[in-house]
Amino acid sequence: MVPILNDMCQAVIEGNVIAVKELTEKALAQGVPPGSIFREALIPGMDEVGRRMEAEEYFIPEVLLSAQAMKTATEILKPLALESQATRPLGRVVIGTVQGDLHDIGKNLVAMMLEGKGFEVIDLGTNVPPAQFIAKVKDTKADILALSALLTTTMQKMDETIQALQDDDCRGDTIVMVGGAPVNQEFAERIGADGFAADAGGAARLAEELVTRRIGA
Ligand code: B1M
Repeated sequence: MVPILNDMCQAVIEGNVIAVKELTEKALAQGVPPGSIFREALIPGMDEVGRRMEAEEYFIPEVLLSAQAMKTATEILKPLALESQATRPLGRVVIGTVQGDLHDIGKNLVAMMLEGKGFEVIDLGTNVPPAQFIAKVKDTKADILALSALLTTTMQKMDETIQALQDDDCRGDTIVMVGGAPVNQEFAERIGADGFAADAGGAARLAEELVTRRIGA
């Protein structure tokens, strides 16, 4: 691994926002691609934070600092990651983290990758009730509804959102994608989603595949 990425990973774990910002800028100046910064420094750093949280070595204040460090780096990297990708308009996506859930780091990465693929992305943020998703999908005539959940207790809201879409008679017009750490393919199939992806890159590829398939159908 490039040494600077190791330092950046450590700085995310320590929640050192200033160091993460400086190291991100330095890595870019050294020519490290934004994708490598995410894959080799930021995401492994957050994974370790998660492990420490589970082991009760870290509590909310430490985790929030790490999350802030990750957000600071993402803000620097986002325009560069987008610049290096195609911008063909592929479709419109409404994305958000489901009701009761405040986790947004992964959802933001997914939104960024979708934009990079050429989708127009409408991000409703976190803690989004089913009715708000449905209203936005209808209002914007979105092709895809992308739902993120990080808690086993909020996954069920994905099911409720799909049901609400069905009750409103717009299920047939909308592709639904789900993801987030506790979500898997089996759960996605059980709740009737059209697709599941395990990570942000996979989500962007899947979205492209699903809209292309629909256009071809
Ligand atoms: Co939370 N938290 N948290 N937390 N937190 C987890 C999720 C947890 C696994 C930690 C643990 O115990 N090990 C645990 C959940 C346990 C469970 O349900 N099984 C947990 C808990 C318990 C909680 C609280 C309940 C803690 C408490 O208050 N006692 C609380 C809940 C608050 C709420 O939401 N109502 C809470 C709070 C928080 C913070 C606010 C402190 C902070 C969030 C800050 C923020 O997001 N702005 C936080 C954090 C940071 C985490 C961990 C440490 C890191 C999450 C993260 O950002 N990962 C997390 C532990 C972990 O996941 N290792 C944890 C990095 C991110 C890049 O990955 O989000 O998985 P991820 O996204 C990936 C994929 O999942 C996927 O692509 C992304 C990029 O590759 N993906 C999709 C995500 N959405 C997708 C959508 C798609 C496709 C793919 O299609 C639409």
